[in-house]
Amino acid sequence: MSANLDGLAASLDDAARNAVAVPQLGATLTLDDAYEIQSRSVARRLARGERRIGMKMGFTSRAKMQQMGVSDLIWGRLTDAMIAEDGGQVRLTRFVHPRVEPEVAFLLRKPLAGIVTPLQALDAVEAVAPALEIIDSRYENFRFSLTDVVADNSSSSALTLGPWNAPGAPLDNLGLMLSIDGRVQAFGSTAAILGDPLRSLVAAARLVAERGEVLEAGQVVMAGGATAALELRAGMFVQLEMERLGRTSFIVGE
Ligand code: OOG
Ligand code: MG
Repeated sequence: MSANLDGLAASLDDAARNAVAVPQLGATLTLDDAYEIQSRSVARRLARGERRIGMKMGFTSRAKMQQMGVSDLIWGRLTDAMIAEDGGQVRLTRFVHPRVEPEVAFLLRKPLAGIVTPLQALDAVEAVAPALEIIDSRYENFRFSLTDVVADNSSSSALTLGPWNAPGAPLDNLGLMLSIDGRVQAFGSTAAILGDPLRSLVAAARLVAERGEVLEAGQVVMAGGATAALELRAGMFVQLEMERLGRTSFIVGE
């Protein structure tokens, strides 16, 4: 089985690297297998010189669960190569069929793992930023099962981060606006993220610990999309404006 997991990790890593879709893996994998494939495919990125910068949560909002038909919390590993410049250009050719979604990002000042209270989670937060996540499934037609998407690093692909804000003020109901070319495509609230994005950080600490990992000081944790994701096309100017936290944006290049 181990050789097979390596093979699947390599094929998903190649699919991401070459921006070419692959068929779904099928239903024979366990969730443990899927996280093991994820870990091995990210290890290939690290072996090429990328650096781990944190993790992302998935399916923390009803809008995302409904859009993709998956309703379990999942997570993925983020590397430095996934960070795109705030306000800069992101090239479409890097991706298979990218989509964008509005998120909240946490920067940690202390390690966090296991069962923690929201207060302990907040105490580990150095700063909070508005963020845009570009997700890109490596599977044909952006369709997957729970184990498929976990193996594919939970569709992690790129992100932009807006300004870092001091933590402390409540995050549980910040209005947000996702616009494309100056036209609002979605209004929402951070309340869509498990009622409060801080709950997503609490869940992140628990989920990584189940796989023997720790959220480290200096790492970024993405709390998950607050609205359904939108398809990206060349030429778009995508901007997220979040109450109190500020904005982040990018331009989609060819
Ligand atoms: C899986 C990743 C989900 C989120 O924020 O819920 C996710 C996907 O939708 O492709 O990033
Ligand atoms: Mg996301």
